[in-house]
Amino acid sequence: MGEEKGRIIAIGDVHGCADELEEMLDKIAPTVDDTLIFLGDLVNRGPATARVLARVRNLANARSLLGNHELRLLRYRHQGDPAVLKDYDWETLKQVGVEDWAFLESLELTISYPELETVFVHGGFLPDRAWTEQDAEIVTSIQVIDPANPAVYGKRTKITNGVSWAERWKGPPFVICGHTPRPDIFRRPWSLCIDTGCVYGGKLTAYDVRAEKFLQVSARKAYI
Ligand SMILES: [Mn+2]
Repeated sequence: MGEEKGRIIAIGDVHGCADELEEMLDKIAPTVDDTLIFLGDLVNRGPATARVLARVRNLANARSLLGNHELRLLRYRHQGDPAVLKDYDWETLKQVGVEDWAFLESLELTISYPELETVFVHGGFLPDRAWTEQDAEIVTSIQVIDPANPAVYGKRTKITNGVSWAERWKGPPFVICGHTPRPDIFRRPWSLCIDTGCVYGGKLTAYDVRAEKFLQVSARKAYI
């Protein structure tokens, strides 16, 4: 990895926003030297999950992280328990073909660039333990921690006095993630969250890591 000369560009939660993804790819105009890192949650909520999956799995030089939405689909596939699914997963499942499943099975939990002291992950990390020792459930779903007990984590809507994990995270490594949508990019000393809520009518954000440059595409509309 140390010899890579091209750009490393992270792309936030796409959630089926295929038109915005196309516009972003036009903007990035990736070359063969570049690496695109999708931060997870390509699927669900938006209008065109199948198109997004087909586009990303056919991109050269792209790596993709596991999001909580993909984790749920894979759990259902492996364990067969429909209780793990959300209602909208059924619509997505109808669209997922053989090649999509192979792609979903290949998603990575974390992507590390030691020479940049940077780790990419969908959700984030518990701040009180090593990032290498955290399982798929934690790293795909964490938004906040309970300030009274930093081992307790969950969604912002569930832990109402919760504090973003990123507020407590002290690197190295620097962490680049998606998952928690906000109106703006959320930067902290040791982390950067670029989920700017495209599917909610916000923006799709990409980040060129070495150049420290952002690229953004506005949502065509609020899809939900
Ligand atoms: Mn997510």
